[in-house]
Amino acid sequence: MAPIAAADIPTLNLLYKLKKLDTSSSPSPKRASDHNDRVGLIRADITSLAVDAIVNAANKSLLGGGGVDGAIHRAAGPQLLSECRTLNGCETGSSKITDAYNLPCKKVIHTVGPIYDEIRPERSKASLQSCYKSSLELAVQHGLKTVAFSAISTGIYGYPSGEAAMVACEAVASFLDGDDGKKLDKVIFVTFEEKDVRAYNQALPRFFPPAAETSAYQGMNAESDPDEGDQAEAKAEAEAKANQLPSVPTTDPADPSRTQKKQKQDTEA
Ligand code: AR6
Repeated sequence: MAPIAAADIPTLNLLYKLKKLDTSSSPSPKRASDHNDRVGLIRADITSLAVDAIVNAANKSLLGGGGVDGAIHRAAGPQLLSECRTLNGCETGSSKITDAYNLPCKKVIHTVGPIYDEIRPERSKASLQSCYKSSLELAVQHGLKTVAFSAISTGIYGYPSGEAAMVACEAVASFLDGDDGKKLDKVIFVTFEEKDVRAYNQALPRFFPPAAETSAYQGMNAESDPDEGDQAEAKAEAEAKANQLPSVPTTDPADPSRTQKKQKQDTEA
């Protein structure tokens, strides 16, 4: 599989222009997010991304596992596990960084998401927020500019995808708002299964609202819009670019490790 460069991953601005994201959940079409050119979304195998850092959904041992963790270790090769053995594990909500070995990215950030706690969901939320924040802090400390996140905790750890996507978007938006956020060129959300595609389609417009002219409200006054010509040109340009986008999985992957969820919860809680 040919690696996908950060520059080839569509930004939210492009997706809004193409009407690929449903903007009806956007709270205020007048106030666009400043970050829509620095946030990307792609449905892909994260091991194919040639970005500065990919973020792995690891466990406290950091010694590999199923899901995206297994895929990353397989693609990186055994040296990744050797380096992980030197790290002495990692707490839930925290992150550690390693080299990427045979992967096309430069570094791997390993973050430990919470096992979803239905009884105390606010605790799970705080840990998940901390995963995104601590990963971005590590990226900035290491001078990494493009960071791609898998949907932390939404697989084996059972965090509901819709809620997890809201937490992820809120945490990334808040980091990009801060001083350190200015040091990042692109933060990318990587979806894999259909449920996460749907979750991010819902969450992104809420936390990264589109400009009014690219939102669902555009259609209301399209006929009287003096910028109509410009918009048609921008749409044609965006469509041309979209035709060059990499292909993505169209079916959900079969993940045999999913059946180990209960067992993992028992051993890691
Ligand atoms: N590329 C991108 N995303 C992927 C890929 C991939 N190749 N494979 C799976 N996903 P999970 P967790 C998505 O279960 O819930 C491991 O055993 C997947 O669809 O990988 O945080 C660790 O060692 C889902 O949306 O991580 C831990 O023990 C997301 O990645 C435990 O699983 C996260 O699913 C962590 O569980």
